[in-house]
Parts: sequence; structure tokens; C-alpha cells
Amino acid sequence: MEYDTLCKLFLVILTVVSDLATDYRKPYIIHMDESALPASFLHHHDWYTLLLSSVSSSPNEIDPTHLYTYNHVLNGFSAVLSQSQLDKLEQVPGHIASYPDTFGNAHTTYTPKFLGLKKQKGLWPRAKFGDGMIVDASYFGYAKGTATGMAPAARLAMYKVLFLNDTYDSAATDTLAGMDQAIADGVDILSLSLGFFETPFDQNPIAVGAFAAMERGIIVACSAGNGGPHGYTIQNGAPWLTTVGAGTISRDFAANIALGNGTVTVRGKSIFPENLLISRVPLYFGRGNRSKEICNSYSLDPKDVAGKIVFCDFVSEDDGVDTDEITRAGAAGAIFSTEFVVFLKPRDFNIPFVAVVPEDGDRIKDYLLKSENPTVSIEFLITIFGTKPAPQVVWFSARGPGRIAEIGQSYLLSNYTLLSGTSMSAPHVAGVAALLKSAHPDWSPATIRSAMMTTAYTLDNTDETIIDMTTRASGTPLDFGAGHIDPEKASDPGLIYDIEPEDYIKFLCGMNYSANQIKIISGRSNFSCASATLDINYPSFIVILNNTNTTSVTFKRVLTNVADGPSSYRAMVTTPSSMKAMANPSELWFTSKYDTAEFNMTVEISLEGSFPQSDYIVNIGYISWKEINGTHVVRSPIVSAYAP
Ligand SMILES: *[C@@H]1O[C@H](CO)[C@@H](O)[C@H](O)[C@H]1NC(C)=O
Ligand SMILES: *[C@@H]1O[C@H](CO)[C@@H](O)[C@H](O)[C@H]1NC(C)=O
Ligand SMILES: *[C@@H]1O[C@H](CO)[C@@H](O)[C@H](O)[C@H]1NC(C)=O
Ligand SMILES: *[C@@H]1O[C@H](CO)[C@@H](O)[C@H](O)[C@H]1NC(C)=O
Ligand SMILES: *[C@@H]1O[C@H](CO)[C@@H](O)[C@H](O)[C@H]1NC(C)=O
Ligand SMILES: *[C@@H]1O[C@H](CO)[C@@H](O)[C@H](O)[C@H]1NC(C)=O
Ligand SMILES: *[C@@H]1O[C@H](CO)[C@@H](O)[C@H](O)[C@H]1NC(C)=O
Ligand SMILES: *[C@@H]1O[C@H](CO)[C@@H](O)[C@H](O)[C@H]1NC(C)=O
Ligand SMILES: *[C@@H]1O[C@H](CO)[C@@H](O)[C@H](O)[C@H]1NC(C)=O
Ligand SMILES: CC(=O)N[C@H]1CO[C@H](CO)[C@@H](O)[C@@H]1O
Repeated sequence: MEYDTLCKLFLVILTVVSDLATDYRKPYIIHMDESALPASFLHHHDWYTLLLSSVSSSPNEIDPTHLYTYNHVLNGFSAVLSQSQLDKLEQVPGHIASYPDTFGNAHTTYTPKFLGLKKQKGLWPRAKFGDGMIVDASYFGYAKGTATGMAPAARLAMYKVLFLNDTYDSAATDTLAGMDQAIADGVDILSLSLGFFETPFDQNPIAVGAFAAMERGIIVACSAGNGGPHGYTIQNGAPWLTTVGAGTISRDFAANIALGNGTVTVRGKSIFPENLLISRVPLYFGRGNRSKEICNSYSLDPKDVAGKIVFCDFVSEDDGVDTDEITRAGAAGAIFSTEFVVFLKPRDFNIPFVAVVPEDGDRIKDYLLKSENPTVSIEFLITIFGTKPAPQVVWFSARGPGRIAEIGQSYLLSNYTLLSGTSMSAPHVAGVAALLKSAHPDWSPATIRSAMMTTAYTLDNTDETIIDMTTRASGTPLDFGAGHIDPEKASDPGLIYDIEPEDYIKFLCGMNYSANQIKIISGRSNFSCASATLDINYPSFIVILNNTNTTSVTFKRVLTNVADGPSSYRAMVTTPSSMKAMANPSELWFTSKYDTAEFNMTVEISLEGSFPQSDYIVNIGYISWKEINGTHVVRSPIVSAYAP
């Protein structure tokens, strides 16, 4: 007995001690200066491993664990280190910076939960978390179904950057390793449907990795995140990325409900992915007990609902749909009366259920109250085409402007599939980028992005400005970015705004990034901030009002003719009365393909007497370069916004 207690005590102490030791061990990303590589090393990897073994002097300490050596995305490596090991590494000549590992979240609504996969039981552990399954849950992997649709002949490589651990999140160390390998493999386009918290670019693995990719001509399409519908929510806002938001298409998914013998029918929304037909199944309603009527947690008795469809009554305009109680009680399915019908995401449909608007819910309730043995038939998987208006900005699509990046850009995208989320939009844009790249192998990532942006449209299928699903009001460029992608037009944009890697460095200088930060982002030690500017040659314009209602800003831009032969263009500006935009010169001539022309545009904002569009957007205009005697129109949004 005593021995036993002693033993336990000993174990407890041991555990505490080892916890202390491991507590300090954390993964870090270490940036190194390649020019400090000692001549005795053939490869920087050997240098790093030697450095790691040299910092583990203490015998009581666990040795550092090398994770990855990065060859392309950055100069450096990642390793699991104790604080004292990190301190020693930071003294080594050539050390530039160390960042603790961070986690990004996948921008998908199609979670493993939707697939019914659980960590503790079921297929994942049975398959030993086998690759097949997890690759499907890798959010790089979503290009699979969709990118082939956009660019059927494109070859696809997938990189696993999400590992099943305590979270479904993706570690920066792994994300960088995936991007590093993709660059080594010579991909043309990278599509990332995940994002890290918006930090300065040097701390953001996607921004760092994508800079290296962009320098090699690789287009990096990233999802803007599902943090909408409020402003300042976009992720992946670095200007060398192509940031993609989400929109609806003119298609919806429905289920048909027939009550009893079929005299009463109701159409509801369902995205339940199986072609399921429910015929004359008992319909349960917890009549008389409000808790059961609205399907509160732990209200339903499994004996009452087994094998039945449960009707859950409308509660209030603030209540959404929670299917957990249905699952817990073991019912066959459910019908929810809710005002949240349009906000339901595919992942909400992990059980067979239909959401109906409260008016239809009341019709169902009426039937239930009148019937002795109520039954219901439901037909799932009904696809409706031609719904209007479409596209709309999906409520969850994150909005600009970026908090860190000066420029808020995001595209909207059609043809978005059953899998919704900005994660699904990014691979679509990647697919269009693949088509453009194969049609124009000489186009830079900035050229391709410019072509997609300046030809995007902002009207829906009722000829009105694309609306925001949340407010039902006209969206703005901070919701829908340059607009909805038009692949055909993007392949022949007429003119483009190109950006060289050096221009991004000048921009970082203009943003007051330190020399060390720029070194980390660009991997270059040899650059100059002599021509620092915030005015990058980007196909959109934003004016930030900081505690003022009047300001004047002049932008400088260079256009390149990518059409064959000579052309000329005239500037057409559409602005509200509180915004003036003047292009100088207002006509541009190009003598041949690749000829360039420069213009300045002064934007004056004067809000005296008029009201701002919203709490952060002041007003919106457009500048379009219209081809004289031609059809090309090169359009850019001009937005003025209050500083956050
Ligand atoms: C899970 O994450 C923890 C903490 O970051 C790490 O120590 C561990 O090695 C990870 N496990 C796997 C299987 O990746
Ligand atoms: C269908 O059911 C309703 C009541 O639920 C009843 O009034 C009606 O007569 C029935 N019709 C047929 C054709 O059975
Ligand atoms: C209503 O149902 C709940 C949950 O089953 C139960 O706890 C409660 O007692 C019921 N209320 C009435 C008035 O029967
Ligand atoms: C950068 O620093 C300069 C000098 O301190 C300042 O005038 C400028 O506003 C800063 N720029 C930004 C974008 O913060
Ligand atoms: C740095 O860049 C300048 C201009 O591009 C070049 O002349 C110089 O040789 C470079 N220096 C190094 C060390 O690469
Ligand atoms: C706005 O102005 C204030 C004070 O002049 C300054 O501290 C702040 O950084 C400015 N914000 C932006 C986004 O420029
Ligand atoms: C800007 O205009 C708004 C609305 O007209 C007004 O409420 C606000 O006080 C003005 N701000 C400044 C700094 O003048
Ligand atoms: C644009 O403005 C700059 C600075 O004022 C000036 O040097 C340049 O010549 C202008 N460009 C054109 C095309 O007018
Ligand atoms: C446009 O076409 C008209 C009529 O053919 C011609 O007179 C004019 O010179 C053309 N303008 C340009 C800029 O090509
Ligand atoms: C369902 C849907 O909207 N399909 C469209 C996808 O995009 C192509 C090309 O833009 C259109 O032709 C389809 O109608």
C-alpha cells in the first residue's frame, strides 16, 4: 500500500519534470542569411543540421528536432527547440529571425465533420489516418474536383499541409514545406484554400512562400477567408497574391416536401448530398411541449422520434439551425422552420433535413395540428437553375480592405459548387489562371491577375449591381473586389497593369517594413528602398481617409498593350458627386504589342454635405480605359474608405 503510494508520487513528479522539459520545446521557423553559409558546406542543409547539433550541449536536454530545410520559399529551416537552444541559435552568425510556428485555418465549409469522420472512432483510426482519406481533407486537395473542371487538361499535384492533430489547422512549418516542394516540382499555379491570421507579411508563411513563388512566375491564388460579412476581414491580402472571395451562382438546391397524401406541398432548402427519397414516413411534432416543439437540446425522447422525421418549429429571428439534437435523439431526419434558410452551408447538411421559411413552417404546423397520423414524403437533391439575382456576395465571404495590406482586393467567382466557401472559389480562379497561362505562357502572375480583374463584371443576371446576400443591398468592391470572373474576356484584356518583383519591394519599403523584414519576405539581401512607394501598379485604387472627409491623392500607373498591333484608348470615369477622378493624359496610344504608356490619376474626395456609403466605405467610382475603334474595356474600381 505504502509502496504503491510512493510509486504513484514518484510517477507524478516524473511527469511534472518531463512536462516542464517538453513545455519549452516549440517548433520555430528560422530565417538565415545564405551569404553567411561557411565555405566548408556544400549545401545549406548540412550547415543547419550542424548548427542544430551544436546548440544541444546540456545532457539533460532533449536534442533539437529538425523539421524541414526550406530551399525555395525562404532561406532557413524549421526545428523543435527549447528556449535555451533557440537563444543559442539566435547568436549564430547568419541568423536573421526566428518565428514560433503558427496555425492557419482551412477556408472551407466542407469539414471532416461533414464527412462524419471522427478522430476517436471510425474510419480515420481504422485506416490509420491513412493518406487517402486525409489527402481528401487536405485543403490544397480541393483543386481536385474543381480545377479540372476549369482547366480539364491541366495536370494537378497535391501537397498535404494539414495533419490530423489536436486541431484541423495547418502549421506554418508544414505549409511552407508544401509550398517549397511545389516550387521545386515546377508548378505553374498554386491554389491555397487556407489562411493565417493577418500579421505583418514577414510573419505570414503564405505571404513569404508566395513571394518566392511569384518571383518564379508562379501564380498564387488564395481564398479570402470565410470571415464575412463585415469589413476588414480578408485574409491573404498581400498584393502579390490573387485573393478570391465567394459568390453564388444562378443555381440553388432544394428538397420537395409532400405532407400526408400529397395535397399540401412545400419546397425547402436542402443540400443533403444523397439522392434520398423518403416516402410517407411518420412526421413527429412535440406538440404541446414548447421545448420539444422547437427541438431544444435534450428535449426529444429517442423512443418518440426513432425512424421519424421531426418538425422543429420557428423560434425567433435570431435562431439558426442546430441539428445536434436530431442526431442525438436518433430521428431519421428533420424539417426546420427558420429565417436562416439562405445562410445554410453545405456542412450544415450532415443529416437529411430540409429548412423551410417560417411561412411554410406554419403551413406544415397547420397540417400537423389537424392530422391524426401525420406523414411526410421528401425528395432530396433537387437542383434549381436560373435563380435570381445571381451572383450574390455570399455572406461568409471575407471583405476588404485588408488590415495590413493597403489594397483590398478580392474576386468573385461563379460556378461555385456544392462545396461552398471561399476555399472553393480559389481553385476556380486557379483553374482560370491555368487556362490563361497556357494561352499566354509569357504572362506574369501580375498580368494574369490584372487580366482577370479588369475584365470582371459587377452586374448580376437582373442587370443590377451584384448584391450582398446579407444586406440585400448593392455590394461594393470591398465585397466583390474587381467583380465576377469572366474567363473569356480575361484571355483578351487589351491592356494590363504589370508588376515586377522589385515593385513589391518598393511597396514594402513604402509600408515602412524594416530591411530585416524585407529580407525575410523577399529572400534578398541586396535591395534598396530609395524609391519607396505605396503606389504599386495595381489594377485598383483605394483612398484611405484618416479622420478627414476631404483629400486628394495622385496615383501613377503604367499600362501594357497585350493585344496584337497598335491600339488607342480613352479614359472614361464614373464617379459619384463626392468623388472626382481625372486621368492625365486621358488618351493613350500603343504602337505595338507590349508597348507601354503611363498615366497619372488624381482622385479628389469631398464628402461635405453627402453621406458615406457605410461605416467604412465612403464612396465608389470606376475608371475604364475604352479602346477607340475597338472593343476592349479595361476597368478598375476606385474606392475611398475610412481608416480602421
Ligand atoms: C501534434 O501537435 C503537437 C503540438 O504541436 C506536436 O507536439 C505533435 O508532434 C503533433 N503530432 C502529430 C502526429 O503531428
Ligand atoms: C388527403 O388528406 C386530406 C387531409 O389530410 C383530406 O382532406 C383529403 O381528402 C385527402 N385526399 C385524398 C385524395 O385522399
Ligand atoms: C417538456 O419536455 C421536456 C424535455 O423532454 C421535459 O423536461 C419537460 O418536463 C416537459 N414539459 C412539460 C410541461 O411536460
Ligand atoms: C512611414 O514612415 C514615415 C516616416 O515616419 C511616415 O511619414 C509614413 O506615414 C509611414 N508610412 C506608413 C504607410 O505608415
Ligand atoms: C546588388 O545589386 C546591384 C544593382 O542591381 C548590383 O549592381 C550589385 O552588384 C549587387 N550586389 C550584390 C552583392 O549582388
Ligand atoms: C491616422 O492618423 C493617426 C494620427 O495622425 C495615425 O496615428 C494613424 O497611424 C493613421 N492611420 C492610418 C491608417 O494611416
Ligand atoms: C465627415 O462627415 C460625416 C458625415 O457627413 C460627419 O459625421 C463627420 O463628422 C465628418 N468628419 C470630419 C472629420 O469632418
Ligand atoms: C505623372 O506625375 C509625375 C509627378 O508629378 C510626373 O513626373 C509625370 O510626368 C506624370 N506623368 C504623366 C504621364 O503625365
Ligand atoms: C477610328 O475610326 C474612324 C473611322 O473609321 C477613324 O476616322 C479614326 O481615325 C479612328 N481612330 C483611331 C484612333 O483609330
Ligand atoms: C452553372 C453555371 O453557372 N455554369 C456556368 C459556368 O461557367 C461557364 C463559363 O463561364 C458558363 O458557360 C456556365 O453556364
